[in-house]
Amino acid sequence: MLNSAPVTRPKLAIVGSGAIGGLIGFKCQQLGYDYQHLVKSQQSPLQVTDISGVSHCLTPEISLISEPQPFDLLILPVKAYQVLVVLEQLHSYIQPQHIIVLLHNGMGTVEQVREMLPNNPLIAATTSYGAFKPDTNTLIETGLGQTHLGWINDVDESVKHAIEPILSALLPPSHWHQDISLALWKKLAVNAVINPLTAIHNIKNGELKNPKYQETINRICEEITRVMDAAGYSVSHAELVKNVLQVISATANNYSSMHQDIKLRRRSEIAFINGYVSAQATKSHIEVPYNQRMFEQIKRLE
Ligand code: KPL
Repeated sequence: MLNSAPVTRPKLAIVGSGAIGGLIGFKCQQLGYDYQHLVKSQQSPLQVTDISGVSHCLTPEISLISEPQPFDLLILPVKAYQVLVVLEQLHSYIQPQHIIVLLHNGMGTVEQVREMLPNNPLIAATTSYGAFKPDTNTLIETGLGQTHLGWINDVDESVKHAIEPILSALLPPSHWHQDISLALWKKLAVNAVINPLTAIHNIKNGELKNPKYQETINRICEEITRVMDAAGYSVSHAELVKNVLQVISATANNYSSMHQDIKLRRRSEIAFINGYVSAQATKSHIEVPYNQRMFEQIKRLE
């Protein structure tokens, strides 16, 4: 059991200047939280358009990641492959009582962070909020969503009582899970279908409604159902497909993050999405040719 002393007004540190990180900073400002953005270089004010179309000029609280101000809670809304890099950078500032919150697409980082920082309270989260940063000074809240969170290790009840309401208020409604892995697997299935297919075919999410993609969507989900079952998470293939189709409809007009990564020649999160499915499948001696093919095709495009 991890027993950190509960803090009355925790100091939040949000890593990076991505769209979701920017949105969390904006919410912190509105909620009157004590927060800082940890960034690589100084930034100018941010023009935020909220979901109702109202514009706000935000001068975010900024610290250089090389010289962070003290914090209690470290939120990492960064790409999965950046998590360890950021934690290495901040290593000398991270005390065992600091709470770490992972918030990204894909799976596999929980294991990495537990190995690196075994004594820190760790939270894994996933959100369906939408935000878009067309340039460094503009942030648009594009969709209200839901947030799922769960503690990875045992922490004292007093810590939970102090921290959960603070995180819950950021991207509401928020749901706390006893075992967050099931929610992370379900989101993984959504990303394992939408992200590589939209990047490979150079299409918006909504174009996946075309019946020609249905067979591939079914196969990817069917393989994930079997891998989840082997990991102890029982879910029907129909439920995964239904979730995927719902997200395709809800985000029909968006380009997925992997579509944007490939287009902008950035590294993608494929290793933590279909790559993670393949790695888990191998451990359980399960064949996942469709997920493996998605992984290989995106690797070639990268
Ligand atoms: O999470 C997403 C992403 O683009 O990474 C989805 C849900 C697919 C929305 O585009």
